[in-house]
Amino acid sequence: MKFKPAIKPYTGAAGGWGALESTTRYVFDSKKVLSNLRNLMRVNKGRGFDCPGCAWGDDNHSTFSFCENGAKAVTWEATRKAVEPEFFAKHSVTTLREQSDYFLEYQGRITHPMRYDRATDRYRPVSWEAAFALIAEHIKAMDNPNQIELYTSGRASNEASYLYQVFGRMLGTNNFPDCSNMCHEASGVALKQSIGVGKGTIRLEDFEKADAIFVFGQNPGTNHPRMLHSLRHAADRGARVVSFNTLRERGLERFADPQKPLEVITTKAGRISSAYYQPNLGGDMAAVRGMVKVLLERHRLKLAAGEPGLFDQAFLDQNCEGVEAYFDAVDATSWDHIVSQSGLSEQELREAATIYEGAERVICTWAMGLTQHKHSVPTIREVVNLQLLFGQLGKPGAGLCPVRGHSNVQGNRTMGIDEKAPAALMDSLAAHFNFTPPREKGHNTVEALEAMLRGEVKVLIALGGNLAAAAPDTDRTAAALQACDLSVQISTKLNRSHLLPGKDALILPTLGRTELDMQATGSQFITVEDSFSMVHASEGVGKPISDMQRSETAIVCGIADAVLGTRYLDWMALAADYNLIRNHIEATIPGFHDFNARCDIKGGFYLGNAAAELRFNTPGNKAHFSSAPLPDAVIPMPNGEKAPFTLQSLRSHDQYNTTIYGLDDRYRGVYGQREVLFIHPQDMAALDLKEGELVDIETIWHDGVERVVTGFKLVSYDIPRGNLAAYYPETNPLVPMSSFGDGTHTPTSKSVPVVIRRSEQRDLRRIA
Ligand SMILES: Nc1nc2c(c(=O)[nH]1)N[C@H]1C(S)=C(S)[C@@H](COP(=O)(O)OP(=O)(O)OC[C@H]3O[C@@H](n4cnc5c(=O)[nH]c(N)nc54)[C@H](O)[C@@H]3O)O[C@H]1N2
Ligand SMILES: Nc1nc2c(c(=O)[nH]1)N[C@H]1C(S)=C(S)[C@@H](COP(=O)(O)OP(=O)(O)OC[C@H]3O[C@@H](n4cnc5c(=O)[nH]c(N)nc54)[C@H](O)[C@@H]3O)O[C@H]1N2
Ligand SMILES: [Mo]
Repeated sequence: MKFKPAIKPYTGAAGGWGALESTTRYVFDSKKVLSNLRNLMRVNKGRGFDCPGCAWGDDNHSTFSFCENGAKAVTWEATRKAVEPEFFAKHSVTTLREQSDYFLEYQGRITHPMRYDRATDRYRPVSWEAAFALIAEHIKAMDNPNQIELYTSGRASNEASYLYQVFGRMLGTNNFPDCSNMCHEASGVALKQSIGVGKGTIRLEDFEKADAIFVFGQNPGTNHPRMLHSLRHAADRGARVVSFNTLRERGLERFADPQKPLEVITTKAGRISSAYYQPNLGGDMAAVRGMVKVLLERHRLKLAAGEPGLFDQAFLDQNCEGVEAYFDAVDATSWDHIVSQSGLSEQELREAATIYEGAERVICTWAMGLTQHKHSVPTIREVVNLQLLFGQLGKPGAGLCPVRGHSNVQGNRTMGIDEKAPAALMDSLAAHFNFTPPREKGHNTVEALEAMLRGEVKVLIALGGNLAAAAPDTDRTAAALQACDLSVQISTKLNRSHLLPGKDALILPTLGRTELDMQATGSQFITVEDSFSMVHASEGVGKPISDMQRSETAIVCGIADAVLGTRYLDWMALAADYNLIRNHIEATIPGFHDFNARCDIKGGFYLGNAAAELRFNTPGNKAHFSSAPLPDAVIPMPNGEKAPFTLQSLRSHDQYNTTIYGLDDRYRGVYGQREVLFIHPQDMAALDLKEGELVDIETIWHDGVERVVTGFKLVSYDIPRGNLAAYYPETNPLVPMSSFGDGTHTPTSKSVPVVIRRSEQRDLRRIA
């Protein structure tokens, strides 16, 4: 594809024509038009396959929920372009490293297992048996089981990830770094502390009953397009949708339903947000605190007038703990602090509080804008506090909704991909499989990379994902990956992680979610869990491009069998019949009774959520208010220094994490390029810079490491002054590995202290 760089503000609604046009472009570009379309029509229908796009739930009322970005994910996977052994013979790893992320994945699907040959700097084909034997050899050579890191990316099925963690624990390690550590970790930690369960409390239907929906730090128009349907329907029936987002995001403003042809071709698009607030990056805790300060004031006035207060006193008395300490914390927080940190005026926060107060049933949703900061846990707990005050839990149309990322990231955790080694899970694995699982905490993603840098890791296995581009501090991450004795990447497509091999390295080509998974006992299906704790079956339909590819489940079994043999389990029997895996899941993971039988339920089955029924699995069995003070600064710097700018790294419309589908970001008006920096026009003027000029961005982090990216084009944008935005993964070199969330270790990808200056590099940047 050719790309012509341009900046053109987008004036349409989200969805609508633009989405249709863009989807067909991807469908037709992937050279497999008919079966692509057929695939597309089957997503989320009948058994079919679960959309590999995002973790939003399925709406069982409409037959086919159209989503542009889900369509991209499907067609991207279903491409007929192949990366065959000849490709690797032609290109050395060093030359491939010069290529963009877009180029790498665009080459197509990997067809053969490949092993890195250091002498020729090329990958060469290897048999599956030799690959498994090599892995076994390296693992058996380890001095202790914690010299392995087992990374997981959130597309892996329940079946594959369950066996993967059982395998790791049988080896003796809890080193399970995963993409969640860089993503919604803070949601799990915060919700667990506050309400005893680390998952959202609502179900998809609740959106039909809410009177107000508060959307914090999330861009559903791009990342969860099907959520726009829920928001739009809610707005249409009069519910208030209130957005808190540092940027003006088109999808939160207007949305044309592609299933309503009239809206697509006319300008009848529906409005989504009835109020839109643009806090500073990291300013949401202050914003919510401000809202509560207003509400507390009104509550007290009512009480003083002898009326019932504003808050749900019965709910608080019955279910909660710590509300008085929280009120003290609110009283101790000054308006100055709230206004300067949030960047919102007292007036705006009073208005937001009024909308909140006027709604009987409220849902709060959030994503990376809340989770990727240093103080993400207290921020999310502040949102929970607000909801608890009004008893917005345990009733229809109300609750808490962290909107997950990868399509099965929530299921991965349920299946035991968790470095924290939950005691109950360890007990049940021990009893069921008759072995002694390790109990000490293992490594999360940042800890795993640090261990690699210290030379402590012999083997890295990655069940999907692309650590090289997803992790912070790109150079240090590259060094970390290369420090392993053996790195094994289980992948669908070529990516940067393959080009930073350990001393030895394997690429194992795997089937995708959309493809037929034929095993010894016949065609297999897998299961996944969405953001609403619904578990459903997913069965691929597409014919695999190569008969050398294996399913993730079969690969995990192949590795485990080569390393452990049949000492604990007959792995190859499990690979032949996934029903047997589900029997083990049923026996060891709560909520999965009659698992195989319930896989036939159309639309899946609900795992349940104790907090949604007002049962709190916390000390004292109550919901706990957090009374954390507002942090002095969103990014604490030595000597109280304040960086001139705070940068967030986010997604464009044409990407799926490190997978770059194309170089457009339609709703933000950016075309044919990715190295852009969104900035307030007055900030540009103050620095004597102009739109279109190139700048270098440098992190201020005082640890002796230089972190700079160069040649980013300035784009004037509706964003509060002092805040900047640019795309991930291009800006990952700026995120320090040592800057992470308290209690989460999640890199602070949404608050990086930076300076910018006119670029010395005047030439035009390369375009893929
Ligand atoms: N098409 C597509 N779908 C995806 C993905 C994808 O890459 N492409 N990725 C998947 C994954 S893994 C995830 S985790 C989700 C990510 O979904 P999102 O969280 O929506 O992803 P980001 O692009 O990181 O967007 C962050 C949004 O929060 C805003 N924001 C950033 N910082 C702050 C802040 O401090 N306060 C407030 N109020 N707003 C802030 C940004 O302006 C932006 O709108 O999407 C999933 N779905
Ligand atoms: N600066 C910055 N960094 C971030 C973020 C940010 O907002 N800013 N977001 C973070 C977030 S939220 C996340 S979730 C992580 C994502 O981190 P990862 O999950 O590690 O990255 P992905 O880009 O989703 O992985 C893409 C690769 O997965 C492989 N793949 C695709 N489908 C399949 C499949 O079905 N099976 C297997 N085995 N492999 C498959 C392909 O080879 C593809 O190249 O990145 C994090 N990093
Ligand atoms: Mo994510």
